[in-house]
Amino acid sequence: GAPEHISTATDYNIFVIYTKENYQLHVKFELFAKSLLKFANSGMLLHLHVLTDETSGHSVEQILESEIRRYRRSIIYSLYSMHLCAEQVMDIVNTMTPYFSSTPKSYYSDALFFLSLGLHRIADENMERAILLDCDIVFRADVRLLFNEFEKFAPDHLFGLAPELTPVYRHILYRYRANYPQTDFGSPFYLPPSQQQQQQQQMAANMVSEESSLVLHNGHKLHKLDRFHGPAKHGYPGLNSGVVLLHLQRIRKSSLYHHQLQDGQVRRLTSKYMFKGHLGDQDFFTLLGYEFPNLIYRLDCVWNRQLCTWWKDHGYSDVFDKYFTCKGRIKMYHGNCNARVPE
Ligand code: UPG
Repeated sequence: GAPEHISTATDYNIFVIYTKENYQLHVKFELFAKSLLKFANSGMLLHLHVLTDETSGHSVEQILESEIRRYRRSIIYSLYSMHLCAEQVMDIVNTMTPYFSSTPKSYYSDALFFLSLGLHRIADENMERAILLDCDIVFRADVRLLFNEFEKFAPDHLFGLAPELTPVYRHILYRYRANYPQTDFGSPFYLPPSQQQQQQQQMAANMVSEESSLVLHNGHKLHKLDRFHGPAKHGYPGLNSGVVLLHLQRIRKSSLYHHQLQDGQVRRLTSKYMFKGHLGDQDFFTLLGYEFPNLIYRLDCVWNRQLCTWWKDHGYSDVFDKYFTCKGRIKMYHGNCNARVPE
């Protein structure tokens, strides 16, 4: 490639969106940059790609330069015009917005909430892998360790996401769960032992009924088949898009993925699950993960320890803690819905 590609080529490509700056967002990005550099010990060069606008971009440069001086680290960073990036994914945004956005019309600002779905168009065509992060992420470990997770991807895995740690999809799947009371979709990741046992018994019982459901091809039976595909010992609470690992090379080549981005497929999925979302890309990833579990690598929650407790005070206090549990040493906190990150 061109000489500039050689000098900036690195395996550690991180994307983050920082637009429409305000004081709160400024503080978040400062913490993001500070903790990123603090824990990025010497080693292979990091390349930070920031999607921003003209006014917010000034802060990005100022914050990064000052933290780079403070921690005496060298990283590469590039600023992208969010406006141009939004144009590159407009078709995806227009398809997704009616299903996964609380605003009925598609505005330019909606693009940022669906950008992950088209990042393979924005990133350099030679870039094989990247990680997209919300700017309310705070690091407690070297981010380069997260890139090791790509090595655990199975050949079909396109994306890697951690579970959603609130009952938001229990709420959204309310009707579906009422129709299919045995489903684990929208249930917490860590199921109580009794429910695990029940799940295993059902799997054994289902082996008998599989044959007839294949003959019948009736929606309900096919659904049952889907549900018992693997030996699951956990629930499927949904996925969180604050941390997204993207195997760009595979995404670009996946006809299955590109087919799922079409309106007909999105309509099919949302109606199958009686789903009306409001969280953008993560709603789509959640449904994609339900329907095609082979496409998404499940990242451990220690890499995206969300802190939002909004649902605890909005009707789900009884079950909230089951969803909010994350065992293990936290590597990255996610201060979503303006939650405070512990010192
Ligand atoms: N962002 C901007 N400017 C804005 C708004 C958002 O740059 O005006 C960027 C920023 O990187 C931010 C990200 O977009 O971190 C996501 O937006 P944010 O407002 O942080 O979303 P939240 O409502 O806090 O989080 C919800 C979910 C979270 C999910 C996110 C995106 O709780 O888990 O990752 O939505 O779907």
